[in-house]
Amino acid sequence: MNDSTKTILLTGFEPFGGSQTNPSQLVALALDGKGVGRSQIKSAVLPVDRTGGPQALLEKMALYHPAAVVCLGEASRRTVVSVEKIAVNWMDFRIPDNQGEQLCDQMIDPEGPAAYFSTLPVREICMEILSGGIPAKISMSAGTFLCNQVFYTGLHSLATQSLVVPMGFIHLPSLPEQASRVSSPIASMSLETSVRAVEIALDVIQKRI
Ligand code: PCA
Repeated sequence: MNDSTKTILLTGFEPFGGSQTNPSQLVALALDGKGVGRSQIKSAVLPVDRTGGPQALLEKMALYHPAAVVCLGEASRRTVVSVEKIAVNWMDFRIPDNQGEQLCDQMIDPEGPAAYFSTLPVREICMEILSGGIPAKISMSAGTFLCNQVFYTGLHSLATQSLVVPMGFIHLPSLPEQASRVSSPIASMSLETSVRAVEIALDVIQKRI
């Protein structure tokens, strides 16, 4: 990596909710170390833990000083790749995290603003993924579980340090092998397709950093 190479931090999450796998983890690891334009991807897998998850993200941001941050998560009820627009200052966990904690009606940071917008070019990313033949949409809610918490925490950290670093979140559908194990039908997307969608998103982002 020479001096002009920039780092893009790409995170996924470990499996949660009784699942054995998480597409976001597999996609992040598949792209670790890869180059995109003049940038290099550094991947990390975050724990699904209300303290450990946000903490791990902040540690990686402090370690790599990335030029952009893209966090990935699994959303098993989504039918398409969902490029998140808004992170809200709220936790209302629909299931316990991997430490068994289930928070209800709590702010992430009582001093923080109610919400942040993603600082990624959300519409352009979405349009480019669609142009690549992969179903995608802009989503107006990242939920109120760990994904939203990590998304909010990253944006809040950058804002409070006045760092202009594009940061955002993309939710991925479940993998076919996960969808085949649940009783009610859900959509799924192959690992290969999800990896390609994230590559397209990173390519859009690297042109802006
Ligand atoms: N999805 C969860 C947390 C971890 C993940 O991959 C969410 O949507 O909040």
